[in-house]
Amino acid sequence: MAELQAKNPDQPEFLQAVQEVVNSLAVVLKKRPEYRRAKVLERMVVPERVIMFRVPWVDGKGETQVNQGYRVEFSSSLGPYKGGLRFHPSVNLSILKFLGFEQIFKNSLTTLPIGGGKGGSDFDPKGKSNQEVMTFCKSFMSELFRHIGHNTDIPAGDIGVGGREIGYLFGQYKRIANQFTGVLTGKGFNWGGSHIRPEATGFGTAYFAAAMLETQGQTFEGKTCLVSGAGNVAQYITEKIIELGGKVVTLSDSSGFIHDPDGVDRQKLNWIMDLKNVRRGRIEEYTESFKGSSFTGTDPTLRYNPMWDIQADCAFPCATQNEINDKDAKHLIKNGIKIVAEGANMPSSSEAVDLFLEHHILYGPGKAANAGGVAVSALEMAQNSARFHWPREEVDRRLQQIMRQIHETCSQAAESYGTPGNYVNGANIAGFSKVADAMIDQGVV
Ligand code: NDP
Ligand code: 2IT
Repeated sequence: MAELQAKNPDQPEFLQAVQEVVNSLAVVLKKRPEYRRAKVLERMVVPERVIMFRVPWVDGKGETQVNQGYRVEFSSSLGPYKGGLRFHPSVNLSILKFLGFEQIFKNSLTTLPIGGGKGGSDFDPKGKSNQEVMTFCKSFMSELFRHIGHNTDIPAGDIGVGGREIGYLFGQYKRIANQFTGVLTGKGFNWGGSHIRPEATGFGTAYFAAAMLETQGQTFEGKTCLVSGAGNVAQYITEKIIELGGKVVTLSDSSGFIHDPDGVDRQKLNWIMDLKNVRRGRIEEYTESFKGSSFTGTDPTLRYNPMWDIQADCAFPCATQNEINDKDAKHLIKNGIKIVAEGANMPSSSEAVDLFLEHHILYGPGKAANAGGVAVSALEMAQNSARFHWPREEVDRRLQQIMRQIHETCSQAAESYGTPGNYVNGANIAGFSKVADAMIDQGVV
C-alpha cells in the first residue's frame, strides 16, 4: 500500500478501493504463498492499459468545447474488459481506476467470462440538449472505437450514461467500424439489447438484499427502506422493493432528497420515471405532485446527510461513491438499521464500512450487491453472440440465480476464512481468488 500510495498520491478513491481489498486478503496470501511469489496483487493493482483522449465538440450555441475522455482497461484475466462509462463533471483518473478495480472482482463474482474496465468523461449531460449529447457521444466514440470490440472491451452505462447515450455511441461505432456487433451493452431491445438489462442492477441488489434478510429469517414484507439517488439503479430497486412488500420512503438527487412517509407506490414511481428519464427534471418537483411528502435541499455546510437519519429498517445507497460517511453510519446504526445493501459503487466511506461491521449490521458491499447489472450485460453479450433473444422471464430467472449464487459464494468464503457474515471479506476473497488463479495459469502477463 505504501508503494501504491507513493506512486498514486493524487488518487484517493483508487487507494480507498485497493485498501479495502488488501485488508481482506492477508489471510489468503498467508494460505496461498504462490500468490505472493507470483506478485499477483502487485500486478493486479496496475491497469493493463489506460487510454486518455481529447473529446472536442461544438455546443448548441456554436461554441467549441473540449472534454477529457478515458478508458481504463484494468484486467483481462477472466475475459474481455467489461464495465460502464460514466459521464459526470467529477470524473477523473482516480475515480475511474477505483471503479475499474472494483469491477474486476465484481465481474469475477458473477461467474461469467468478463474482465474488468471502466471509462467515461468529465462531460456533464445535465442541462444539455439531446443534440448536444449526441454530438458529444459521436466525438467520444470517434476515438474510443479503435480501442474496443465485442471480443476486446465492451463498455456499458453508468452515471450519466443510459439508453439514450448508449444509442448515440452505438450508432457512431457501427458507422465507423462498419460492423453490427455487441460492442456495447444496455442497447435498446429492438437493436440487440437484452430484456431486464435496464432493471438488472436495481432488481439484482434487491434480490441480494432478500438473500441477506433470509439468513435472519426475514423478508422485505413491511420493511421501511431508504433509497438514495433517483436514476437507473434507484428507480428499479424501488420497483422491486414495492413488489416484494417493502416501503420506500426516500429518493434523492444531487440537489437534495424527498421524504414520503406514505411510501412511493407504483403510480408515484411511474411519475418519477417520467420526471427523470423523459422530462429530465429534479426530484424536488415530487413534493408539488404528492402531498404529505417533503424536500430537504443538500446543505454543503453539514457534515452528514439528514436522509440517513430517518428511521428505517433497510438502507440502499444508489447514487455515488462515499455518500455515507462515519456520521451517517452512526445515525443509521442508532436508528436500528437492519441491513445496508449497496446499489452504488463504494457509497460507504471506509470508516462507515468499519462501523457497519463492528456493529454486525448486515452489510452488502457494492461489488457483490450490485453485480446484477454487469451480469445481465454479460447475458446480453451471450445473446448477441447467439443472435438470439431470451424471453424476459428467462433473463430474470438467470439474474435471480446469479444473485443467489453470489450471496452463497460470499457467505461461504467469509465463513471459511473465519469471519462468518462478513460479506466484505467474502466478496473480496472469492472475487480475488478466481482472478489470481487465472493470472497464475496465464504466466507473467
Ligand atoms: P444515473 O445517472 O442514472 O443516476 C445517478 C443518480 O445519483 C442521480 O440521481 C444523481 O443525481 C445522483 N448522483 C450522481 N452523482 C452524484 C453526486 N456526486 N452527488 C449526489 N448525487 C449524485 O446513474 P446510475 O443509477 O446508473 O448509477 C448510480 C450508482 O450505481 C453509481 O454509483 C453507479 O456506479 C452504480 N452502478 C450502476 C450500474 C448500472 O447498471 N447503471 C451497475 C452497478 C452500479 P443528479 O442527477 O442530481 O446528478
Ligand atoms: O458498475 C457497474 O457494474 C456498471 N456500471 C455496469 C457495467 C456493465 O458493463 O454493465
